[in-house]
Amino acid sequence: MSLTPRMILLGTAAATLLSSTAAQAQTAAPAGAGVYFINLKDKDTVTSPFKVQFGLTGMGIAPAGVEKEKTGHHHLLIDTRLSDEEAKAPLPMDAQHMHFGGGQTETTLSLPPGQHTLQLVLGDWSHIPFSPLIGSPVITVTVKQQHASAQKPGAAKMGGMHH
Ligand SMILES: [Cu+2]
Repeated sequence: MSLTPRMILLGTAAATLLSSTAAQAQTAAPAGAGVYFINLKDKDTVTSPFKVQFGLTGMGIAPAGVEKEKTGHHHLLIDTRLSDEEAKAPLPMDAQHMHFGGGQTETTLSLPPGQHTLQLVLGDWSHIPFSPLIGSPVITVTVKQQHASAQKPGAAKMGGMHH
């Protein structure tokens, strides 16, 4: 296979990206550090809303913005995976990349019925994943349709009060 001008252009763009992300250094992962789901495992079935608890070993939790050795904060990836490039840069902040910059170790998720993938990724004080990545395996959970009768009156309202 020969290089077309388009491929050479792409290569140049990739090199530019690499050099720009290199300016924002990744933090080295301490040996033995790991994240995991405490209360969920692959192929679990849950009813939305459901609780997700984040486990961390070999490191401590610190809020975002606090640069302290061997600490980080949790990120929950929903129905998405990090490309090699994304794993070296500050994680996006959107509905599929939830940041727990306050140092939270659990959340309650509301997802539509069906299969969803979840992954925990630890980020440093500046939301950049560690090198090598400190991430959980990607798990798939099946969200079951909640029966209308199971919905407690006022439950939605109560949830809103926390915001
Ligand atoms: Cu973050």
